[in-house]
Amino acid sequence: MKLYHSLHSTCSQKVRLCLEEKGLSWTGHHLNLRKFEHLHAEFLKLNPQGLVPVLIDQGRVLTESRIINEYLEDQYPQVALMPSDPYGKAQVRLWSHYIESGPSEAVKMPSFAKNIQPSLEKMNRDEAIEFIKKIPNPQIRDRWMLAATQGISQQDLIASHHILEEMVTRMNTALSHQQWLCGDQLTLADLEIAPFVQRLVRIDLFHWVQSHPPVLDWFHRIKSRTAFETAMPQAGSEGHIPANE
Ligand SMILES: N[C@@H](CCC(=O)N[C@@H](CS)C(=O)NCC(=O)O)C(=O)O
Repeated sequence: MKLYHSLHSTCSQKVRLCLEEKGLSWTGHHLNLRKFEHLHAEFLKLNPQGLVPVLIDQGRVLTESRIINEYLEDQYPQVALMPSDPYGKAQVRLWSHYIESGPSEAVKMPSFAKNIQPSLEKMNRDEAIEFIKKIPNPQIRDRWMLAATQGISQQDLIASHHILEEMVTRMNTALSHQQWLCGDQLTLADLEIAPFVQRLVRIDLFHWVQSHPPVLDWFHRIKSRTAFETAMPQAGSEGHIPANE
């Protein structure tokens, strides 16, 4: 298996966590989004949307982190990350759907403000804008353009903050009476939300977690797993560009 991914991309982290928990062996092709490597023609052939992650398994191309994880669960069920009963499966899918439609998008504006905008400021602006114009997805292109031109304001962050704060309270409700989001078993729901909880460190909102002990305990629990250590960069490290990027 080959994963096209980026170290600090939360969607890539979702898939890396799943691969590691399942103990699957994979090779990585790292793309530096800050250098627009995801816009290279070779990668756009795999995903015309220009988004990581992309998984190649048995010569077949898969996109969309949630779909990739469901595929891995179906194809490699030996280490189960889904409950066996239909109601349990539905609960995990509800979390996956929620994560994809809420926190996954919401985390981007504050992450851009903290990580991407400072990188863009160091680049030649006209060159950066030429790259940005090539971004296929209009919503993503607009976010890059905002970061490269006017800059992201506090006002631009408000809606994201509301969604991310609600994510923590939603988790708190579930975790007040059980170890993991969907009961006593670690599932895809926990793995898929973990990158967004960890990102709160970098965007200076981790105090929301600290003021919800069940969520903080859950975070320590998931963070202490070997898979987490292998799949995730250090909390709060996103501002530093590692040597291999
Ligand atoms: N719904 C997609 C979203 C993928 C996505 O947004 N990936 C981001 C990184 S987390 C990306 O590739 N961004 C490229 C860009 O911002 O131009 C998924 O879950 O895989």
